[in-house]
Amino acid sequence: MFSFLKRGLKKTVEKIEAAAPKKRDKINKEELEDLLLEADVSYDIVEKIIDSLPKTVKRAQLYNTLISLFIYETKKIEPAGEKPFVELIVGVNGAGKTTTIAKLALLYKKEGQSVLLGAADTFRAAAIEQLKMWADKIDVPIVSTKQGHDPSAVAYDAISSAKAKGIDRVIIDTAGRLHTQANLAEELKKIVRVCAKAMPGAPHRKILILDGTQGNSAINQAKAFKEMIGIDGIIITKLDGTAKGGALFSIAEELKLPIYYIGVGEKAEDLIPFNAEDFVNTILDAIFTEEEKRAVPSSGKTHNVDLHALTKPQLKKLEALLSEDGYDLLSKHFVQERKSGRNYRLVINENSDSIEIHDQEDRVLKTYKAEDLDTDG
Ligand SMILES: Nc1nc2c(ncn2[C@@H]2O[C@H](COP(=O)(O)OP(=O)(O)OP(=O)(O)O)[C@@H](O)[C@H]2O)c(=O)[nH]1
Ligand SMILES: [Mg+2]
Repeated sequence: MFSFLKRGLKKTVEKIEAAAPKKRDKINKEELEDLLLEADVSYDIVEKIIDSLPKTVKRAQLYNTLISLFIYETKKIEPAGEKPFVELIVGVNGAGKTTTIAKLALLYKKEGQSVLLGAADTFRAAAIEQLKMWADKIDVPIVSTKQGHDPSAVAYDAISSAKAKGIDRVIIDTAGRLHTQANLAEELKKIVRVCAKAMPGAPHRKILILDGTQGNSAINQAKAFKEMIGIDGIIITKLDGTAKGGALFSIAEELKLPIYYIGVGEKAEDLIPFNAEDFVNTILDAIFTEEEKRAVPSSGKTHNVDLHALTKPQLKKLEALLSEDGYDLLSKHFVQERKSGRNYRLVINENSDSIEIHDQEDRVLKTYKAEDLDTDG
């Protein structure tokens, strides 16, 4: 899986390697800044990352910082209970919705689940034909109608048909372009409403497809869709065709949504479950020497990251303590000093019994004892 990912991110990796041809065990901040910008990490995030690091950066430090950008709730919505599990696929035109639906269908099928497709992009005749072709190719049933017909009726029929046949999953395609954004919003909202009529709780996941070649400019698009209908997670396509893989950091951080999969080619097999650790390591492999890799613990606690292990009440408590001291929690690993606007890093101390605020020189500005997070006074 790891090498498949490496191939998918080839262009991004090549770009980093071209900017820093010699691998090293440490990198200085200025150089790192350039590399991250080259890979299309957005300027704001680069600044935040750089701000939180010492002058020369070791692999482990950078790993901890980069991994912390993937701060969304990792709670997974999984098929449970009543069938079918309904997924609604949305995104702007050409993002890769229809192709991704074929990829998902193949994946689910390989897992032994039955799948039915709903061709609710009725805006163009070609869109219906394209999905039919895929359904034929991977041999799954499809519910469709004529061009111009009501897309929510297709969604309703697809879910009803899957219910009647005991099919595990329904994936619904939608149009990416209508005359106006308002039309698109109305249509999508209606599809969502009608799905729920066909089956309470449906659609179980609303997945936004983003075109990876657009890099950071996909973020505003995503915000618009989030506002329209709410989005549960993202799939980023076409990463094989772009050097802008670094945009994933900004996308994850800004939208605070899980990235479910990434698309790395035009074939039905070219979909990889997204794993933040593998992704970060692929980027770091392009910068650092092999020896340094072994220095990074691959799992479990690294002494200055595992803020992921905090419970919700503990995190709340930490937030309150920080706020009293004039800091806002930006993510699980960064705080911002309200007065100066500067970003600092949150670090768990060597004994894993306190959380500290560190400045750029790794000086400790504040310490919060683990037990203080458990009291509620
Ligand atoms: N290289 C590459 N191409 C992709 C990937 N995903 C989709 N494509 C291509 O992108 C183009 C658009 O894909 P579609 O699936 O038709 O996109 P769509 O969002 O359904 O587009 P509309 O229906 O027009 O809104 C097609 O030529 C796909 O083959 C990917 O991961 N990598
Ligand atoms: Mg399409």
